[in-house]
Amino acid sequence: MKTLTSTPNKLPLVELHKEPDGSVSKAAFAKDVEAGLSKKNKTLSSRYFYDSRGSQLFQDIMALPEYYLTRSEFEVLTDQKEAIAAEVAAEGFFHLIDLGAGDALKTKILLRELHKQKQQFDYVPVDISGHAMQELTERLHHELPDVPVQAVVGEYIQALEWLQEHKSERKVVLFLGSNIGNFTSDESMAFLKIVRSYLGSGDKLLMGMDLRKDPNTILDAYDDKTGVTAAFNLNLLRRINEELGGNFDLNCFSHYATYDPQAGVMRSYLVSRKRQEVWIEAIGKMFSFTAWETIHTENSHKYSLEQAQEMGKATNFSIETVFLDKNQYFADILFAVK
Ligand code: AVI
Repeated sequence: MKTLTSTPNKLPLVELHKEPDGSVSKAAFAKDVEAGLSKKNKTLSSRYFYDSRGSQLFQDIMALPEYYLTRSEFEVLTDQKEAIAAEVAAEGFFHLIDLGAGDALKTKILLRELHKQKQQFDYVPVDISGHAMQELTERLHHELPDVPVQAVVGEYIQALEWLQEHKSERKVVLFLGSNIGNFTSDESMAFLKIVRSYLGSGDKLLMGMDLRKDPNTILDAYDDKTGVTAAFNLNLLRRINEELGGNFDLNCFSHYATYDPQAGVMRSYLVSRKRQEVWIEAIGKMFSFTAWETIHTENSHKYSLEQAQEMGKATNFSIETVFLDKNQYFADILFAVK
């Protein structure tokens, strides 16, 4: 399903998503929650973190002193924007497709530089939030009026499919911010293979990857002193209460984050602080928790550059350039189609 929306004073968006403003359907949410809480080792998916409160909390996380990821990627893009812009634009006109664009704060560094270099491109931000895409389109219209913008509201793969049909020129895909790290290893390989299948000769992918480093630095980033990450994690339970009629007592669960330095995986959990039962109206079921039972909520993978190279190889990309910050905490890697 796709519709073109154009309202007075607003710029057109391509809307591929069925639910209003990126919200997930209640039925799909309830089904996933039921499946996750019925497992022996309980799970809830991190994709449900991002309701409006969760998105605000993630903004707050990005401003935390402990959360080095955002600062490091900003540094990469700011300090190396000339080289990045020149490399992505090397072969003439292209569509710059920004998967999970949000407010495009980081991408704007690149957009300004591409514009300064008089490179030929149009900008296609993709996001599940129609509201975010409307706002971004309007802001860019004022801030960079010469850059053509065509925002797409939808899931990543849906958007790539649409682009395949509607945008025929060279494609440069951005997948910034270490979002790849939240997939399981299988999911990230499957995702890269799908992205690759929509790209052709000369196309590129610029992907943000958080690198392996001192395990304590990583642990601090996901267990900040002020408790913002804890609130972000617990917000999942608040969301279930609000949207599915749950009666989780948020004071009876706590945030626990642990880093496995051998696997390079940060794992986040919610821990039941006592034996308790929780009713969820939309599922029509009671879920029992023993004292100290956990719900796994998120994985954040950390990579070595060798791993990044292997991932590229296995999905038919080759690494063109690795852009690093001074601490070598974070990499924006430019993958080319082999
Ligand atoms: C969105 N994603 C890349 C963040 C991360 O670092 O895994 C989400 C996050 N979870 C806790 N803090 C931030």
